[in-house]
Amino acid sequence: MKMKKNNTFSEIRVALQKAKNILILPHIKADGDAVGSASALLEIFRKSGKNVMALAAEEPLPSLAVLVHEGYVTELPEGFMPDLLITVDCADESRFKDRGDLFPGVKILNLDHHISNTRFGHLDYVIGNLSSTGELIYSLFDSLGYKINKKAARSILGAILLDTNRFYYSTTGTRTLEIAAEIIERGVSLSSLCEELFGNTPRERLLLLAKAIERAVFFSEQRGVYCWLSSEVQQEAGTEDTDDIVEALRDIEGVELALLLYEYKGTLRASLRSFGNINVGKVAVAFGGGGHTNAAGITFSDLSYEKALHRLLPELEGLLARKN
Ligand SMILES: [Mn+2]
Repeated sequence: MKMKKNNTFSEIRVALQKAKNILILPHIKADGDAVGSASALLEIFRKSGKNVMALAAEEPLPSLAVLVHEGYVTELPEGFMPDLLITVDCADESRFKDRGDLFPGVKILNLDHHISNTRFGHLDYVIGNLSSTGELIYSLFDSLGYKINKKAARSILGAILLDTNRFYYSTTGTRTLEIAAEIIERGVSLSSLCEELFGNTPRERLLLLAKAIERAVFFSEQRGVYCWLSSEVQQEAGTEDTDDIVEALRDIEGVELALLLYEYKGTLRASLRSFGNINVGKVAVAFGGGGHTNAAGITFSDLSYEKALHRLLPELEGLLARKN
């Protein structure tokens, strides 16, 4: 498959100059990178005189409220008609189709860092294996000469922190850290941002994590682990926020690959995490999902948990066997 090239800075600059009403689309079940990136763009464009909104599929998670700026909505104000859509952190069209379909024919600028990105945009700017869409937006808009104010910069730093798991992952490059430093130089406090992002874990989330650890099943000589969190278990814990659970499973001593299967709004989802060159992204793509080498996800439209596990497990065992 021949990969469509990125559009040039000047092509993107022209498209942005022409646009008067810009609509930003974060992906469904928006994570910190999607919320932070969309919110940063709201600030960047508003300060440059654009009429801009971000339309999300759902209210942002309470833990991400610190990154959100004015204009981040789940329903557009009457009469708002975009002449440019900007998708952020969306690897393919299924990630924003629920809202994108409302605006047929409107040009799309695709900003993303997923290696599996299908380059669905009229304009694409995708750098695979970059730390985050937040980093991509900082670099791009800095290069294009846009002013990135303190509020936008803070949301970008949050996006970077959350997508790199606090600079833990190998996607953290020297430029990632330089950008973080530049943002801190603008007066953003790293420690207070971290306190707000990481120092407010609701007890329900830890209770769900405890249930996940209890339910963990190990395979491939304890190098792999999987766990199933049904909606009943989520209800018992009092939260359906499964964020960070798959990372906690992967961080168990000896574990190199973790799979979390969970129900989310009537669908079955799989989250995969791994270390090193164990490519869970490839497995996810084979099942219609997407992601990166070490972090990927799949949504199963009509498979039971048992069937999904039955199909996934041999693939994951195969990945671990190959690495031996
Ligand atoms: Mn991301």
